[in-house]
Amino acid sequence: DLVPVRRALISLSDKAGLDTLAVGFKRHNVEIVSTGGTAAKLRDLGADVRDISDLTGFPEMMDGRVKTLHPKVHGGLLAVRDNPEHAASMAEHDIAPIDLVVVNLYPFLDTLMSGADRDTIIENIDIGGPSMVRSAAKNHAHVAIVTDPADYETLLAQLDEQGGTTLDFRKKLAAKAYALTAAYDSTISQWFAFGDQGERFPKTWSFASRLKMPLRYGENPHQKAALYLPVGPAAPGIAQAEQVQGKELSYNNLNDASAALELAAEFRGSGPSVVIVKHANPCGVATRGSLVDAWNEALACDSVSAFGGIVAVNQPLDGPTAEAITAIFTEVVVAPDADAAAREIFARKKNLRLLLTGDLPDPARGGQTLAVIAGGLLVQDRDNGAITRDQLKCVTKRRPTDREVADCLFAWTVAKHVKSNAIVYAKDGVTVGIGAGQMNRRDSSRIAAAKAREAAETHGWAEPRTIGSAVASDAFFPFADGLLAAAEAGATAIIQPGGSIRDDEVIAAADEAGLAMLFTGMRHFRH
Ligand code: 93A
Repeated sequence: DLVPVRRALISLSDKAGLDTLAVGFKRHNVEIVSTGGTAAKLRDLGADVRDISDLTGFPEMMDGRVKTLHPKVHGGLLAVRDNPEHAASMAEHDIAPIDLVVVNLYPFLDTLMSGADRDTIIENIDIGGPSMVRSAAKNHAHVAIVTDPADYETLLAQLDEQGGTTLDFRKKLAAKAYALTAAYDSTISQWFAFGDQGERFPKTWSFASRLKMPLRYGENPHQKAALYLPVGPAAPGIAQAEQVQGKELSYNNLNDASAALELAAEFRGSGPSVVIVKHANPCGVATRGSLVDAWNEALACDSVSAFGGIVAVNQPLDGPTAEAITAIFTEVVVAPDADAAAREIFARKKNLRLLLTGDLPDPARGGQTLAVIAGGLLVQDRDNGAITRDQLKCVTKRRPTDREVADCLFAWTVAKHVKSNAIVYAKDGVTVGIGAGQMNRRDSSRIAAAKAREAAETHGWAEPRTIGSAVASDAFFPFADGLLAAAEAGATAIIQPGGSIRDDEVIAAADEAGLAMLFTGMRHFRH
């Protein structure tokens, strides 16, 4: 199983580590064959090199587009050494076996990210490199394919200690090699589809990704889990966050933290805001003059659910907020940053996971979201829909006051991030009752109002904070009953998409109850 290395083909765009290879190969009398730039560099380093054009009998041509694409290269890589017919072909055509390929590819992604022009991007699509990578990897029984400088050390150690590459190592290298070419082509195909042609839904969807880290476990402890990042440019989000402290993250932690961060990001331009999430639904959201006040108000919405919650804020954490958050059990805190005082306070809670994101993602950004269903992949545009004040349509006799409009918009923004059916009561920039994820809208309304009554009991308030509140519904009220329940709970203003065949009935009920109602014309289902 051991393959000695007599001839190596080296072709590198990123020439880091080439000196180590040159020294190691000299020690083992390896014949080095190289492409132009790599050969020149090796000669600078004082190594003996044979030019690829000497091996192929053809010059490198067409701006380097054709260098290694030749039967003398691919025959030397693909020939099954102990196959008599292959051996005969090698002899007949004077093809020498190549035992090792060290290659890394034209930097397509870096070129793309540098903002280069289209021609430069196209020129950086490597053809010869991936071909050699694939040939060598297919024939890993006889050839080693090294595509990652991190493997140079093991390679040289195997030559030093065993006099050749082991089959086990060559298999690992082959797996890595195909992962590289798959990701490489996937990046190119995504650029063609999205970047170059602006297509939304290309004929095939490829999403090359690389392992960021294994996770504590999946949705349940008996499920293993890991986090992957896209190989290409990634939209900003929780997956890029830096974990400053705390226990290993779990699948649910990240899923919840993502939901929390996306909602906190809606308040980018607003005052200090806090979002508390449980099971991917917000259970308290508040915007206040200070972050600690926002925390206290968000917590007051549903302090029972907030236990063990995931918290996201829209600005750097300070000491007083950290002190208040750590007063209850919190699983994860997500923030753009944290000052020294906050970090010190969090450090006392060893298990608490603190994730820092730098910037907040832009809620208006485009792109697609993916969901896996059994046997398939659902792809859709991100829900980046937003409604401005002047797009709202008042459908009732009574017009909402300025404060009611502000509360409607706040509740509407939160409702967008609550699983359907979503009902959100808000008052003075604070959620006061949230009903999430029910199979009918009336149940969500009832739950939201009941939460508000429970909060009043817990805090000893004279009345639930739904009195004089605004209420948002993520989709239209199909019947007047949900709306009447809101009126009963004390809401004075309603925001909803409208568009039900019974809108007239619903509007009449609102007028009857003296409510102000705004239609958005946009729905925010979230499943
Ligand atoms: O333009 S190519 O696709 N045509 C080729 O035949 C070829 N062979 C190797 N690019 C090709 N390469 C790539 O050249 C390698 O993948 C490597 O990234 C690069 C090294 O070129 P040089 O040694 O001239 O710097």
